[in-house]
Amino acid sequence: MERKMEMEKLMNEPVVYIDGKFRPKSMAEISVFDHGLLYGDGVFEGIRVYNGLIFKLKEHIDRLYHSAHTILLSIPFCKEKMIEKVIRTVRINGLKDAYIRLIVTRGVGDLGLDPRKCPRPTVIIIAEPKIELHQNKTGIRAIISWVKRDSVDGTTHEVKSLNYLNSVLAKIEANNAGVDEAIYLNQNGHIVEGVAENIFVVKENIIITPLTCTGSLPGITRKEIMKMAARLGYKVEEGNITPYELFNADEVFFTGTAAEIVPVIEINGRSIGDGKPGPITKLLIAEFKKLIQDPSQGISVF
Ligand code: PXG
Repeated sequence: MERKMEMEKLMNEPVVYIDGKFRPKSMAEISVFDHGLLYGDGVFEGIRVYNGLIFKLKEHIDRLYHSAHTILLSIPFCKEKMIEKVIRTVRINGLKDAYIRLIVTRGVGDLGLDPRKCPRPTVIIIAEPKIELHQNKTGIRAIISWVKRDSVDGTTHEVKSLNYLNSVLAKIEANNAGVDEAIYLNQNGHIVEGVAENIFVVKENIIITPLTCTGSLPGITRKEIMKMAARLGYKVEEGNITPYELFNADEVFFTGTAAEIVPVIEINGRSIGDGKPGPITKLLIAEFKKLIQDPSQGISVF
């Protein structure tokens, strides 16, 4: 009887893909010898599903393979196979709106860090019901963090690797300061990005975002917003932004898969513009809502 109830509980659970098998969420485990855990040695993607459409799936898969290529991690199958596996994971969980976390680690090795001891990467695909990150807020408050973004080096955030300790630390600082989010500077004192979002500034109708060579992630939402703003007739630039320029911007907003587009209305106690979401940010939010419904912008699950 107890066993039957246990089985039923397992059968009703969401399932997680791990190395070719689907396991119930409560049993989705990997080895403590996995170098993803021991050394943060691996790469990942965060992807959204909107009404059965996996938004920008090809772009996310391309970025995953670029990240893996950079750290000399050879994913054991091709991109097409990976796309199939992601679709299957969403479908098997019966989700129409979801957040997907796709992870490839160096795999199981010994306690030394030499990756030659890891013969096979671990591939994990999680699909959870959609997450809300700042979505219920009309605008958020942020601080510039004392933790600097990694330099353009082994842990550059151009690579979407499993090294997120500085993002976690900056988030803790934001929590302790009672604000919603943290913004990074690089070693030169230039603005880089948020903990898991790219950042944009609007000044005199020009839209500016930091270059990825500051050490920020080449965000997929960032790229879409740049294209969309250009289509709407705005001048869009990539360039250096200082804290002074940020404080005195007309508008500031974050972009990201989880965050979508979020107006930033206060930074380190300085209000941005008139302290309310600005007109260009609002327009981009409205246009983005249309984009995510466009079937040409992703791959359908069902
Ligand atoms: N910068 C960093 C460092 C990121 O991790 C973005 C920008 C936005 O990129 P996309 O491609 O999503 O537009 C990310 C996004 C979360 C979460 O829970 C999101 C990310 C990583 C970890 C957590 O919101 N990546």
